[in-house]
Amino acid sequence: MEKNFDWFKEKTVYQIWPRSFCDGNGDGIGDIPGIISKLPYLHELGIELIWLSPVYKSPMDDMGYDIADYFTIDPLFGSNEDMYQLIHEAREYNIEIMMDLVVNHTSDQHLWFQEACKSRHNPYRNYYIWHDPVDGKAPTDQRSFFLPSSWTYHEATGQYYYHAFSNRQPDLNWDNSKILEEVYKIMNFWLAKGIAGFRMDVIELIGKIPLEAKFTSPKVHDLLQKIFRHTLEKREKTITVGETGGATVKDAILYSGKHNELDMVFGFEHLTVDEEAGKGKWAIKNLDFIKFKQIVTQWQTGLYKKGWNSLYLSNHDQPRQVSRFIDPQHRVAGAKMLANTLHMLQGTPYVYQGEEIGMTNFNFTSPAQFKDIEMLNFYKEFINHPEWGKERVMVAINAKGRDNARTPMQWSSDIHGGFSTANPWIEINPNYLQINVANDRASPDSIFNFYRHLIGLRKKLPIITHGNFKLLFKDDPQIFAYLRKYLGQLLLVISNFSNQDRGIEIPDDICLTNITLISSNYCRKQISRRMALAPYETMSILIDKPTAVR
Ligand code: TEU
Ligand code: CA
Repeated sequence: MEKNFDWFKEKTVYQIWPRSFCDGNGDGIGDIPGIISKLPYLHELGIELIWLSPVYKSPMDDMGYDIADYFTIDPLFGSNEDMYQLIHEAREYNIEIMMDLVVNHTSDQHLWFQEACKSRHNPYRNYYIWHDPVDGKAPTDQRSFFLPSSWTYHEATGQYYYHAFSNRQPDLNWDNSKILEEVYKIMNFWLAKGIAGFRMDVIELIGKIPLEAKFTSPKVHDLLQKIFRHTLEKREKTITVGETGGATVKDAILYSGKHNELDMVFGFEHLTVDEEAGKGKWAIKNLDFIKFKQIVTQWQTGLYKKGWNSLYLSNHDQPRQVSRFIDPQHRVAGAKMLANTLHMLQGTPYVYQGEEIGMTNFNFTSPAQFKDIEMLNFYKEFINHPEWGKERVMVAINAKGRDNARTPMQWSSDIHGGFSTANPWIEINPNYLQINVANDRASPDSIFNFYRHLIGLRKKLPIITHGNFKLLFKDDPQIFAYLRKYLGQLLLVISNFSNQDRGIEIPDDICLTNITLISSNYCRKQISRRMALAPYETMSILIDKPTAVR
């Protein structure tokens, strides 16, 4: 059998961050039985693929992105049997599962690291990246993503080890070919259990060059090609997405266009438009909308017939998209507008749990509410920094902190939002009384039903999957409009990204006969060349070939 590269292209992925999705056993923590109980819900939404954030055994220093055993489900989430049952039952709903593969680093509790720490001559020593002190200090002054240094000194053996994230997440040494062998084993184990594939955590970092303080290098491609050949190539229906925060369009083509590495990657470029260039996520500024459109356009046109896009605005590391892009006064219209703008593009859309009901950021008032290591470390490091201080730190955390996306899923207005019968491990957003699945699903005009409609359109209309892309009104500071084209059919998408009424005029070269309005977030009845758009209004217009000669 050979891998099929197209089978998933009309499908939408739903990301589950298990700790906060649904608690099945009443301990306040989401788990696999909870997920199983919600399969009918995902099926109703039209979901055919799940990306499941890590459920493996872990001390949870980074909420599961620190794995202590790749073959065992953490008891917090259930048992291996529960996981096999999830895979099996999901299939009955025509849903396939992608697991998270976190192999840039392990937990410090992983047996390999425990062994490696025993002595410089331990057979596992070379599984990790060690270096002697240089002038009594760390070999480089590279920052880690979570800490001021990416090196931590190990007293007992007198060397530093490298970690791109926390010091409890030591990086694996990908120059050691044994790591590749271990990763084939892990992947083949889970593929044999029936999962469809993997979301590969910070996969570009496996090509890092620590001594040059480089997080990435072209080495990654050779490694991914080897992985592909040993795990994916001979299986028909697999799917992979690599998390590649530093990738440009060119890189994305190398990863996804050659059919020998990954199916697609998550670029980050479009989500850097509200931070000061080069200063990192906490240096927030007003969102640069023109740049946002430019970046989306580059990825859409750049990957057309040369690779494959993943489409997302939210995940477990990002703030809630409605809080980031939309005036809260217009939450419902705005949530639908963002969804329509994204879901009519070419690529694979990802819906992050709660996005489909327009869940919002939390409002953190005290560090006692934080659970995320990145937020906690940022707070500690910058609270007394002369240029930061408590107030600015809290503003940044409320805008960008990862726990915004990690509060419990709001299922109903019942106690704890229907997420659990017990007190949840992290505070639930008090707005669950209004914003919840039960309310939203019941109303035909809801965000949920709008998502359902969009997910359905992708399955019905090949133009969404195959059409090309052209940006319209490039320099307009409020309108995001684009035209897709496929086999003589056109798809015109118009979104008002502002909280103001806006007039618009559809360009003359777009013929407006034979049109069907296929999505709209207001009760629009009439399409005309000149229209007045309401705040955050969005619409998609399908334009068929004129049947009569004009
Ligand atoms: O995130 C990768 C990553 O680059 C993060 O630093 C990301 O940019 C940051 O969270 C944004 O705030 C992945 C996982 O998605 C994340 O949850 C993990 O903490 C991280 O890898 C380490 O495994
Ligand atoms: Ca539980």
